[in-house]
Amino acid sequence: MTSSSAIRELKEKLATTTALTVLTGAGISADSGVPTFRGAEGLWNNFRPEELASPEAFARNPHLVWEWYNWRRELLATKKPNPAHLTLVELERRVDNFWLITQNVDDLHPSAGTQRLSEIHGNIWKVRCTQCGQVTVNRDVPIAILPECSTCRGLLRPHIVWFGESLDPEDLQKSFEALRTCEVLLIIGTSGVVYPAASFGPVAKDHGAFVAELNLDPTPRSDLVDVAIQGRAKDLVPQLIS
Ligand code: BV8
Ligand code: ZN
Repeated sequence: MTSSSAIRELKEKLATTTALTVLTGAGISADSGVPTFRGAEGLWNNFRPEELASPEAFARNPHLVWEWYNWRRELLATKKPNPAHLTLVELERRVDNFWLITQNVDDLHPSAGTQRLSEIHGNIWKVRCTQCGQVTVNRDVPIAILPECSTCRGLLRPHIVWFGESLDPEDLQKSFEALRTCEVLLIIGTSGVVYPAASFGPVAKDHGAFVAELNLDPTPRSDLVDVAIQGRAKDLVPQLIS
């Protein structure tokens, strides 16, 4: 199927559906200048994820982990939503039952205006106290290393889900509800490597949703979805609404 006929088919579905769920990954933010994790210039290329994005790494060397997050915060502080993020805000306005599940911690969906959203891996501008558990927003760039809790002076960590850590049960519950009730699932800019997000496509497919993948390249899931369209999110997503 050519991408133009696939886009036409998907556009028709989106024009009539009353239940749309969207799953996004780092690829939707690539066009805002945010490096992806596993691409050519991927964030992970210089380090192994376990070295930095894990509770063990933070316990072993909180300074190194905060150096990395401080670098990402400085990078993200100047990044803006792109037409793909903004088109999803318009789709949320048009579709009664809309839910966006993002793996991204870059805050670009909230700043674009998306309301009905689960940030299942957390948000880079939120910090959590390792002592009292308080979660606050901290937009200091740079952030003082090592940051302390203003309530109990405990060590603050990024409020981000690391490898080996469980996702927030509320986020999971809401995500599975959105995956089980949607008529259409749009999967945009994710390599489909990280669990449990990697299992979300099959969950929606199992209950009969029309599943579309928009990605720069084919992924291991491309032959399992109804339409797989290759291209840049900033170019493809705006074409889905007339
Ligand atoms: C958990 C925080 C319970 C760090 C991240 C089976 C079941 C359950 C768990 C596991 C399992 N198998 C293994 C596990 C453990 C692990 C896991 O999945 N490991 C993987 C590596 C195999 N999962 C967990 O630990 C999760 N916890 O399940 O708890 C549990 C616990 C222990 C043991 C069992 C169960 C927690 C996962 C969360 C990890 N945290 N981030 C940080 O961000 O600082 S993951 C990290 O990868 C990011 O959050 C990122 O969002 C995520 C996924 O990456 P993508 O978004 O897909 O980005 P990527 O670069 O990979 O791909 C970009 C895509 O975009 C590419 O396809 C590219 O082609 C495309 N693209 C590029 N440019 C464009 C584009 N597309 C369109 N337009 C463009 N312009
Ligand atoms: Zn505290």
